[in-house]
Amino acid sequence: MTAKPDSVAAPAAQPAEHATEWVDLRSDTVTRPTPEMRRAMAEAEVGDDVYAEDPTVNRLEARAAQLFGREAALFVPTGSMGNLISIRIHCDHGNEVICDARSHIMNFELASMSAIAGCIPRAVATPDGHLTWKQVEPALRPKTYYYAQTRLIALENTHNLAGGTLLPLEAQEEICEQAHERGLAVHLDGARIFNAAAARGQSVAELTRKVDSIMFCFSKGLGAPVGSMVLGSKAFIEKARVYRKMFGGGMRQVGVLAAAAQVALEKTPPLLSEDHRRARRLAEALTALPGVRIHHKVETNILVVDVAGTGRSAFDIAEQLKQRGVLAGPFDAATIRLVTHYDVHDDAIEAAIRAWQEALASAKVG
Ligand code: TLP
Repeated sequence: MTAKPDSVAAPAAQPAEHATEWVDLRSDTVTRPTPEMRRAMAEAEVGDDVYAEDPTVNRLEARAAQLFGREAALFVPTGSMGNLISIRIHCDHGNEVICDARSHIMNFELASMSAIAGCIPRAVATPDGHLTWKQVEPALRPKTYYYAQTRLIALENTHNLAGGTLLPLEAQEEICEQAHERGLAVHLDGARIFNAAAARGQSVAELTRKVDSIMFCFSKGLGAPVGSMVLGSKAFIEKARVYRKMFGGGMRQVGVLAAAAQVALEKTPPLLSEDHRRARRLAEALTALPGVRIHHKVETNILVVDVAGTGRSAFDIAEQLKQRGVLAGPFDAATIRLVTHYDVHDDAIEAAIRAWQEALASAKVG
Protein backbone atom coordinates (compact mmCIF):
# COMPACT_ATOMS: atom_id res chain seq x y z
CA MET A 1 0.00 0.00 0.00
CA THR A 2 1.29 3.45 -0.82
CA ALA A 3 1.39 5.83 2.12
CA LYS A 4 -0.32 9.17 1.66
CA PRO A 5 2.05 12.14 2.04
CA ASP A 6 0.29 13.23 5.23
CA SER A 7 1.05 9.87 6.83
CA VAL A 8 4.83 10.19 6.40
CA ALA A 9 6.44 10.03 9.82
CA ALA A 10 8.29 13.02 11.24
CA PRO A 11 11.66 12.36 12.95
CA ALA A 12 11.15 10.85 16.41
CA ALA A 13 10.58 13.60 18.94
CA GLN A 14 12.69 14.12 22.02
CA PRO A 15 10.49 14.04 25.13
CA ALA A 16 10.43 17.65 26.32
CA GLU A 17 10.62 16.89 30.04
CA HIS A 18 14.11 15.38 29.59
CA ALA A 19 15.27 17.96 27.08
CA THR A 20 18.58 18.79 28.72
CA GLU A 21 19.49 15.27 29.88
CA TRP A 22 19.60 13.46 26.56
CA VAL A 23 22.75 12.78 24.63
CA ASP A 24 21.30 13.75 21.28
CA LEU A 25 23.37 12.34 18.43
CA ARG A 26 20.60 12.36 15.81
CA SER A 27 21.97 15.42 14.02
CA ASP A 28 23.95 18.62 14.46
CA THR A 29 20.70 20.45 13.70
CA VAL A 30 19.52 19.82 17.29
CA THR A 31 21.83 22.32 18.98
CA ARG A 32 20.21 25.07 21.01
CA PRO A 33 21.39 28.68 20.72
CA THR A 34 24.18 29.64 23.12
CA PRO A 35 23.62 32.43 25.67
CA GLU A 36 25.70 34.71 23.41
CA MET A 37 23.44 33.93 20.44
CA ARG A 38 20.33 34.59 22.53
CA ARG A 39 21.75 37.93 23.67
CA ALA A 40 22.61 38.90 20.11
CA MET A 41 19.09 37.98 19.02
CA ALA A 42 17.52 40.08 21.75
CA GLU A 43 19.64 43.09 20.88
CA ALA A 44 19.60 42.77 17.07
CA GLU A 45 19.10 45.90 15.03
CA VAL A 46 16.40 45.05 12.47
CA GLY A 47 14.54 46.32 9.41
CA ASP A 48 12.43 44.84 6.64
CA ASP A 49 14.68 42.43 4.75
CA VAL A 50 12.28 42.16 1.79
CA TYR A 51 13.25 45.83 1.22
CA ALA A 52 16.91 44.78 1.87
CA GLU A 53 16.74 47.13 4.89
CA ASP A 54 17.71 44.81 7.72
CA PRO A 55 21.19 46.01 8.77
CA THR A 56 22.00 42.80 10.65
CA VAL A 57 21.17 40.64 7.63
CA ASN A 58 23.07 42.97 5.32
CA ARG A 59 26.15 42.75 7.55
CA LEU A 60 25.93 38.97 7.73
CA GLU A 61 25.63 38.65 3.95
CA ALA A 62 28.59 40.96 3.40
CA ARG A 63 30.69 39.05 5.93
CA ALA A 64 29.85 35.68 4.38
CA ALA A 65 30.66 36.97 0.89
CA GLN A 66 33.99 38.24 2.20
CA LEU A 67 34.85 34.91 3.89
CA PHE A 68 34.11 32.97 0.70
CA GLY A 69 35.72 35.53 -1.61
CA ARG A 70 32.46 35.99 -3.52
CA GLU A 71 30.69 39.05 -4.88
CA ALA A 72 27.45 38.53 -3.00
CA ALA A 73 25.44 36.35 -0.61
CA LEU A 74 21.80 35.87 0.34
CA PHE A 75 20.42 34.73 3.71
CA VAL A 76 17.77 32.02 3.22
CA PRO A 77 15.62 30.16 5.74
CA THR A 78 16.94 26.64 5.00
CA GLY A 79 19.62 24.72 3.21
CA SER A 80 16.99 22.97 1.12
CA MET A 81 15.71 26.32 -0.14
CA GLY A 82 19.26 27.48 -0.86
CA ASN A 83 19.95 24.39 -2.96
CA LEU A 84 16.62 24.70 -4.77
CA ILE A 85 17.13 28.39 -5.57
CA SER A 86 20.59 27.60 -6.95
CA ILE A 87 19.34 24.73 -9.11
CA ARG A 88 16.47 26.88 -10.40
CA ILE A 89 18.87 29.63 -11.44
CA HIS A 90 21.40 27.36 -13.13
CA CYS A 91 18.84 25.22 -14.97
CA ASP A 92 15.87 25.55 -17.29
CA HIS A 93 12.90 23.22 -17.04
CA GLY A 94 13.76 19.91 -18.68
CA ASN A 95 17.48 20.01 -17.82
CA GLU A 96 19.41 17.32 -16.00
CA VAL A 97 21.41 17.68 -12.81
CA ILE A 98 24.24 15.20 -12.27
CA CYS A 99 24.61 14.34 -8.60
CA ASP A 100 25.83 11.54 -6.39
CA ALA A 101 23.18 8.88 -5.70
CA ARG A 102 23.41 9.45 -1.93
CA SER A 103 23.45 13.26 -2.10
CA HIS A 104 21.11 15.28 0.09
CA ILE A 105 19.46 16.96 -2.92
CA MET A 106 18.67 13.48 -4.28
CA ASN A 107 17.40 11.90 -1.07
CA PHE A 108 16.12 14.47 1.40
CA GLU A 109 14.75 17.43 -0.53
CA LEU A 110 11.43 15.90 -1.58
CA ALA A 111 12.38 15.87 -5.28
CA SER A 112 12.08 19.67 -5.25
CA MET A 113 14.48 19.93 -8.18
CA SER A 114 11.80 18.09 -10.22
CA ALA A 115 8.63 19.26 -8.47
CA ILE A 116 9.58 22.94 -8.48
CA ALA A 117 12.69 23.56 -10.62
CA GLY A 118 11.50 21.19 -13.40
CA CYS A 119 14.77 19.23 -13.64
CA ILE A 120 15.61 15.59 -13.35
CA PRO A 121 18.51 14.25 -11.36
CA ARG A 122 20.97 11.93 -13.08
CA ALA A 123 22.20 10.11 -10.01
CA VAL A 124 25.62 8.48 -10.19
CA ALA A 125 26.53 5.83 -7.62
CA THR A 126 29.92 6.49 -6.04
CA PRO A 127 31.81 4.40 -3.47
CA ASP A 128 32.38 7.31 -1.06
CA GLY A 129 29.76 9.90 -2.03
CA HIS A 130 32.14 12.02 -4.04
CA LEU A 131 31.96 12.38 -7.80
CA THR A 132 35.07 12.42 -9.96
CA TRP A 133 35.23 13.73 -13.52
CA LYS A 134 35.75 10.11 -14.66
CA GLN A 135 32.29 9.28 -13.23
CA VAL A 136 30.64 12.51 -14.39
CA GLU A 137 31.76 12.42 -18.03
CA PRO A 138 29.85 9.29 -19.09
CA ALA A 139 26.72 10.70 -17.41
CA LEU A 140 26.70 13.84 -19.61
CA ARG A 141 23.86 13.75 -22.12
CA PRO A 142 24.80 13.90 -25.82
CA LYS A 143 23.89 17.20 -27.47
CA THR A 144 21.00 15.72 -29.42
CA TYR A 145 17.72 17.58 -29.47
CA TYR A 146 15.65 14.69 -28.12
CA TYR A 147 17.74 14.27 -24.96
CA ALA A 148 17.20 16.27 -21.82
CA GLN A 149 20.36 18.37 -21.60
CA THR A 150 22.83 18.25 -18.72
CA ARG A 151 23.12 21.69 -17.21
CA LEU A 152 24.46 21.34 -13.70
CA ILE A 153 26.74 19.17 -11.59
CA ALA A 154 25.90 19.22 -7.88
CA LEU A 155 28.55 18.31 -5.30
CA GLU A 156 28.33 17.94 -1.50
CA ASN A 157 31.05 18.72 1.07
CA THR A 158 31.09 17.26 3.63
CA HIS A 159 28.99 14.35 2.41
CA ASN A 160 26.20 13.61 4.84
CA LEU A 161 25.02 10.08 3.98
CA ALA A 162 28.56 8.90 3.22
CA GLY A 163 29.56 9.79 6.79
CA GLY A 164 30.78 13.39 6.81
CA THR A 165 33.51 12.56 4.32
CA LEU A 166 35.63 15.22 2.65
CA LEU A 167 35.32 15.95 -1.04
CA PRO A 168 38.87 15.82 -2.48
CA LEU A 169 39.69 19.33 -3.71
CA GLU A 170 41.59 18.15 -6.78
CA ALA A 171 38.61 16.10 -7.98
CA GLN A 172 36.27 19.03 -7.34
CA GLU A 173 38.45 21.43 -9.30
CA GLU A 174 38.85 19.03 -12.21
CA ILE A 175 35.04 18.73 -12.38
CA CYS A 176 34.71 22.53 -12.36
CA GLU A 177 37.30 23.02 -15.10
CA GLN A 178 35.83 20.33 -17.35
CA ALA A 179 32.27 21.50 -16.69
CA HIS A 180 33.11 25.12 -17.46
CA GLU A 181 34.80 24.14 -20.75
CA ARG A 182 31.47 22.60 -21.75
CA GLY A 183 29.35 25.53 -20.57
CA LEU A 184 28.02 23.63 -17.54
CA ALA A 185 27.70 24.98 -14.00
CA VAL A 186 28.77 23.43 -10.68
CA HIS A 187 26.84 23.96 -7.43
CA LEU A 188 28.23 22.98 -4.05
CA ASP A 189 25.94 21.87 -1.23
CA GLY A 190 28.31 23.00 1.48
CA ALA A 191 25.85 22.60 4.35
CA ARG A 192 28.88 21.54 6.45
CA ILE A 193 31.67 23.30 4.54
CA PHE A 194 33.03 24.76 7.80
CA ASN A 195 33.52 21.19 9.08
CA ALA A 196 35.46 20.47 5.89
CA ALA A 197 37.55 23.61 6.37
CA ALA A 198 38.35 22.65 9.98
CA ALA A 199 39.31 19.11 8.99
CA ARG A 200 41.46 20.21 6.06
CA GLY A 201 43.00 23.24 7.76
CA GLN A 202 42.04 25.33 4.72
CA SER A 203 39.75 28.33 4.35
CA VAL A 204 36.21 28.02 3.01
CA ALA A 205 37.29 30.33 0.15
CA GLU A 206 40.05 27.91 -0.86
CA LEU A 207 37.72 24.92 -0.67
CA THR A 208 35.08 26.50 -2.89
CA ARG A 209 36.98 28.78 -5.25
CA LYS A 210 36.07 27.13 -8.58
CA VAL A 211 32.39 26.26 -8.05
CA ASP A 212 29.74 28.63 -9.45
CA SER A 213 27.46 28.71 -6.42
CA ILE A 214 27.59 27.59 -2.82
CA MET A 215 25.04 26.95 -0.11
CA PHE A 216 26.12 26.61 3.50
CA CYS A 217 24.11 26.22 6.71
CA PHE A 218 24.34 28.12 9.97
CA SER A 219 21.94 25.59 11.50
CA LYS A 220 24.23 22.51 11.33
CA GLY A 221 27.61 22.29 13.06
CA LEU A 222 27.86 26.08 13.40
CA GLY A 223 25.00 25.80 15.89
CA ALA A 224 22.68 28.68 14.97
CA PRO A 225 18.96 28.00 15.38
CA VAL A 226 17.95 28.86 11.80
CA GLY A 227 19.39 29.93 8.48
CA SER A 228 21.58 29.20 5.50
CA MET A 229 23.45 31.27 2.93
CA VAL A 230 23.68 31.17 -0.84
CA LEU A 231 26.81 32.65 -2.42
CA GLY A 232 27.78 33.52 -5.97
CA SER A 233 28.23 36.40 -8.38
CA LYS A 234 26.27 39.62 -7.98
CA ALA A 235 24.04 38.69 -10.93
CA PHE A 236 23.42 35.21 -9.45
CA ILE A 237 22.41 36.61 -6.07
CA GLU A 238 20.08 39.18 -7.68
CA LYS A 239 18.24 36.25 -9.27
CA ALA A 240 18.41 34.29 -6.00
CA ARG A 241 16.56 37.16 -4.27
CA VAL A 242 13.74 36.81 -6.80
CA TYR A 243 13.45 33.04 -6.38
CA ARG A 244 13.68 33.25 -2.59
CA LYS A 245 10.59 35.48 -2.67
CA MET A 246 8.85 33.26 -5.22
CA PHE A 247 9.42 30.19 -3.01
CA GLY A 248 7.97 31.98 0.00
CA GLY A 249 11.29 32.69 1.70
CA GLY A 250 11.17 36.51 1.81
CA MET A 251 11.57 37.26 5.51
CA ARG A 252 10.94 40.56 7.27
CA GLN A 253 12.72 41.58 10.53
CA VAL A 254 14.93 38.53 10.20
CA GLY A 255 17.91 40.25 11.77
CA VAL A 256 16.87 38.44 14.96
CA LEU A 257 17.93 35.20 13.25
CA ALA A 258 20.88 36.68 11.37
CA ALA A 259 22.27 37.93 14.70
CA ALA A 260 22.50 34.36 16.02
CA ALA A 261 23.96 33.22 12.70
CA GLN A 262 26.61 35.96 12.94
CA VAL A 263 27.71 34.69 16.36
CA ALA A 264 27.79 31.14 14.96
CA LEU A 265 29.90 32.25 12.00
CA GLU A 266 32.47 34.04 14.12
CA LYS A 267 32.62 31.79 17.19
CA THR A 268 31.97 28.18 16.22
CA PRO A 269 34.47 27.36 13.43
CA PRO A 270 37.47 27.07 15.82
CA LEU A 271 35.47 24.58 17.95
CA LEU A 272 34.58 22.17 15.13
CA SER A 273 37.75 20.10 15.37
CA GLU A 274 36.65 19.16 18.91
CA ASP A 275 33.44 17.69 17.44
CA HIS A 276 35.62 15.76 15.00
CA ARG A 277 37.86 14.45 17.78
CA ARG A 278 34.78 13.28 19.69
CA ALA A 279 33.42 11.55 16.59
CA ARG A 280 36.72 9.68 16.22
CA ARG A 281 36.64 8.66 19.89
CA LEU A 282 33.10 7.33 19.43
CA ALA A 283 34.10 5.48 16.25
CA GLU A 284 37.08 3.88 17.93
CA ALA A 285 34.95 2.61 20.83
CA LEU A 286 32.06 1.40 18.68
CA THR A 287 34.21 -0.56 16.24
CA ALA A 288 35.52 -2.51 19.23
CA LEU A 289 31.99 -3.85 19.77
CA PRO A 290 31.14 -7.21 18.16
CA GLY A 291 29.39 -6.91 14.80
CA VAL A 292 29.67 -3.10 14.59
CA ARG A 293 31.48 -1.60 11.61
CA ILE A 294 32.14 1.86 10.26
CA HIS A 295 33.03 1.61 6.58
CA HIS A 296 34.07 5.19 6.03
CA LYS A 297 36.99 7.17 7.41
CA VAL A 298 35.70 9.39 10.24
CA GLU A 299 37.01 12.72 9.00
CA THR A 300 34.51 15.13 10.54
CA ASN A 301 31.45 14.92 12.83
CA ILE A 302 29.33 12.15 11.27
CA LEU A 303 29.46 8.38 11.77
CA VAL A 304 27.39 6.00 9.69
CA VAL A 305 27.44 2.83 11.76
CA ASP A 306 26.75 -0.53 10.12
CA VAL A 307 25.10 -2.80 12.69
CA ALA A 308 24.18 -5.66 10.33
CA GLY A 309 26.84 -7.90 11.92
CA THR A 310 25.25 -7.61 15.36
CA GLY A 311 22.19 -9.63 14.27
CA ARG A 312 20.07 -6.77 15.62
CA SER A 313 18.07 -4.22 13.72
CA ALA A 314 19.16 -0.59 13.81
CA PHE A 315 15.68 0.35 15.04
CA ASP A 316 15.95 -2.09 17.94
CA ILE A 317 19.40 -0.75 18.88
CA ALA A 318 18.17 2.87 18.62
CA GLU A 319 15.28 2.01 20.95
CA GLN A 320 17.68 0.40 23.44
CA LEU A 321 19.92 3.46 23.27
CA LYS A 322 16.93 5.72 23.86
CA GLN A 323 16.05 3.79 27.01
CA ARG A 324 19.58 4.67 28.17
CA GLY A 325 19.27 8.38 27.39
CA VAL A 326 20.99 8.40 23.99
CA LEU A 327 19.22 9.47 20.81
CA ALA A 328 20.54 8.08 17.53
CA GLY A 329 19.24 8.24 13.96
CA PRO A 330 18.57 4.85 12.33
CA PHE A 331 18.57 5.24 8.52
CA ASP A 332 17.40 1.72 7.74
CA ALA A 333 17.49 -1.71 9.39
CA ALA A 334 21.28 -1.94 9.10
CA THR A 335 22.61 1.58 9.66
CA ILE A 336 22.53 4.23 12.34
CA ARG A 337 23.84 7.75 11.90
CA LEU A 338 25.52 9.52 14.83
CA VAL A 339 26.46 13.19 14.64
CA THR A 340 28.57 15.14 17.13
CA HIS A 341 28.03 18.84 17.80
CA TYR A 342 28.71 21.47 20.45
CA ASP A 343 26.02 20.21 22.82
CA VAL A 344 27.78 16.82 23.10
CA HIS A 345 30.82 17.03 25.36
CA ASP A 346 33.38 14.38 26.34
CA ASP A 347 31.31 12.99 29.23
CA ALA A 348 28.30 12.64 26.91
CA ILE A 349 30.44 10.69 24.43
CA GLU A 350 31.53 8.33 27.21
CA ALA A 351 27.89 7.95 28.29
CA ALA A 352 26.95 7.14 24.69
CA ILE A 353 29.68 4.48 24.49
CA ARG A 354 28.41 2.83 27.69
CA ALA A 355 24.86 2.93 26.33
CA TRP A 356 25.99 1.18 23.15
CA GLN A 357 27.81 -1.51 25.14
CA GLU A 358 24.71 -2.14 27.26
CA ALA A 359 22.30 -1.93 24.33
CA LEU A 360 24.16 -4.64 22.44
CA ALA A 361 24.39 -6.82 25.56
CA SER A 362 20.66 -6.42 26.25
CA ALA A 363 17.84 -8.64 24.98
CA LYS A 364 16.23 -7.73 21.68
CA VAL A 365 13.04 -5.74 21.83
CA GLY A 366 9.96 -6.55 19.79
N1 TLP B 1 20.43 17.58 6.70
C1 TLP B 1 19.64 17.07 7.80
C2 TLP B 1 18.57 16.10 7.30
O1 TLP B 1 17.84 16.66 6.29
C3 TLP B 1 19.11 14.77 6.85
C4 TLP B 1 20.53 16.39 8.79
O2 TLP B 1 20.06 16.10 9.89
O3 TLP B 1 21.71 16.13 8.47
N2 TLP B 1 22.42 19.65 2.59
C5 TLP B 1 22.93 18.76 3.48
C6 TLP B 1 24.21 18.07 3.17
C7 TLP B 1 22.23 18.49 4.65
O4 TLP B 1 22.73 17.60 5.50
C8 TLP B 1 21.01 19.16 4.92
C9 TLP B 1 20.20 18.86 6.15
C10 TLP B 1 20.54 20.09 3.97
C11 TLP B 1 21.28 20.30 2.81
C12 TLP B 1 19.25 20.82 4.13
O5 TLP B 1 19.26 21.76 5.15
P1 TLP B 1 17.87 22.23 5.84
O6 TLP B 1 17.52 21.17 6.83
O7 TLP B 1 18.24 23.54 6.46
O8 TLP B 1 16.87 22.37 4.75
